[in-house]
Amino acid sequence: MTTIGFLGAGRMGTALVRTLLKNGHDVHVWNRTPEKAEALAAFGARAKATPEEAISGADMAIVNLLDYAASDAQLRRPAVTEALKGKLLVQLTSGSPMTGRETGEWATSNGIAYLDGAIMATPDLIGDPETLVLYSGSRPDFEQLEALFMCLGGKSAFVSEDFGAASALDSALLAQMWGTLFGALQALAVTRVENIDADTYANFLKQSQPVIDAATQDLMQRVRDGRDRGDEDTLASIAAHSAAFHHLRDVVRERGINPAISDAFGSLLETAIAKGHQDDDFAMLARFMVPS
Ligand code: FVH
Repeated sequence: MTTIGFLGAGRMGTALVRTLLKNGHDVHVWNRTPEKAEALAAFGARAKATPEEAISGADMAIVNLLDYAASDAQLRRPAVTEALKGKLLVQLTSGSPMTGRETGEWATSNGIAYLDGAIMATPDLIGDPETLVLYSGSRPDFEQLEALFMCLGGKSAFVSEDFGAASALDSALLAQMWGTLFGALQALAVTRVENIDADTYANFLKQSQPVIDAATQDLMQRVRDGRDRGDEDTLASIAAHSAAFHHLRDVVRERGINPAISDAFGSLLETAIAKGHQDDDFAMLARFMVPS
């Protein structure tokens, strides 16, 4: 059993605290709006009036506030920093690789062990054996408390000692999710203006999904291997993609669909063709996504 000083009792914070309590941990919780922390007393938590009170009586601290600005405003107050000295701070607020590294450096310079975490789940999934939470920073502290982290998500994993790594993976995985979500928005706009009913589309999407998944895997493998020139295994060259893409452009233009998404996708194809890559593999586009 670990005594945890927990900052934050929003939707996610409440789910995290209740799961820690369910797993036998002693949680001292502070929240800007005290009522939310007090509501957790019904589940065995101890509501505390200040962050420093929540942390001073604890073995470690976990933070889950809206953003790093809100978190820094509390953590960097001298009384809170003092209470954290010699303890482990686990940051479960969503952030960027940069905020993870900055906070890790701040913690280390103040004698605080640090783990930067990224929750790849919604509050209802906290405590589920399939739930993934990524951690980066102090490996010994992760290993020492692995059982505690596993109780929050059974697929939790330590990524690396780079404090920013968990957030970098979070951004990459979210980018892949948003790519699918924005792609779905584009598809639903086309079906709507062309009067194709949603069930018909969903049915054909399901049948086409294996082709989409295989093309995605092929792209990721080719980018990993650096095989971005057109070759005998290329599924569709940039020219072939571009020819088909013009049909989407035509529908967007002729039917007055918002071009924001198709313009974003199209600009990459046009850049590659302008640089003479029409016969190369779609994987070639990866070169135009990062600084050369
Ligand atoms: N909800 C989700 O599905 C996602 C899943 C992935 C990870 N995120 C991140 O978790 C952080 C909290 O998200 P949340 O959904 O719990 O958000 P809220 O319910 O709005 O709770 C926000 C808490 O932050 C407190 N807070 C906000 N601003 C301040 C401030 N300036 N000073 C101190 N505390 C602040 C807020 O307090 P109160 O409004 O109750 O007084 C809540 O405790 C977030 O990083 C997600 O990206 C969740």
